[in-house]
Amino acid sequence: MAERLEPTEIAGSWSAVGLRFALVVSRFNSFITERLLRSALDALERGGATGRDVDVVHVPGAFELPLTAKKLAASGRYDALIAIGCVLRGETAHYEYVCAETARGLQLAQMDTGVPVVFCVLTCDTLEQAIARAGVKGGNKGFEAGLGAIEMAQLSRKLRSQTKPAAAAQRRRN
Ligand code: INI
Repeated sequence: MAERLEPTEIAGSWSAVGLRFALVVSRFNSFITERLLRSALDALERGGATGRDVDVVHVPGAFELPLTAKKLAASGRYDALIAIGCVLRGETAHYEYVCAETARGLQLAQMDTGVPVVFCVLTCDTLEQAIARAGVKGGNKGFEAGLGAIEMAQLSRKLRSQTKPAAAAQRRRN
């Protein structure tokens, strides 16, 4: 009988030591976003990141996150970014535009640059829902984002180093 196939797992680790991060934070709904920021920084610090390796940039609102994230990612100085915002549904369609364009812009920023951009933008109907996700009472999405940034930064480094030999082998075959 054929042996069970044992795949090679390529995974990111939880150590932030030696990695550089930038956090872009929206000032709109700062009561929420500053709490998300604190928890994200907590996760990075627990992973071993130091103050020298972490930069924080504030922008007016969620809509301004993508351009700033793209500029930071394109600088080549960071292993991963975290974009932090909080959009609350109002009476108008403004909410839909801000949510959709922020998500689309942040995805473009990471796809265009190859630098992971973790999406930590709360999109909620009410302030109570945002509070429940921002650690005022319990869980905090900022902490999850911090862990996600470490994992994606590590994974990206691994994929870079592991896919290089494959590219070289392909060139040799050609
Ligand atoms: N920006 C937010 O980050 N959250 C919101 O809830 C929000 N609302 O509701 O309007 C919001 N609007 C501002 C927007 O992000 C831009 O800063 C503004 O339109 C200027 O470009």
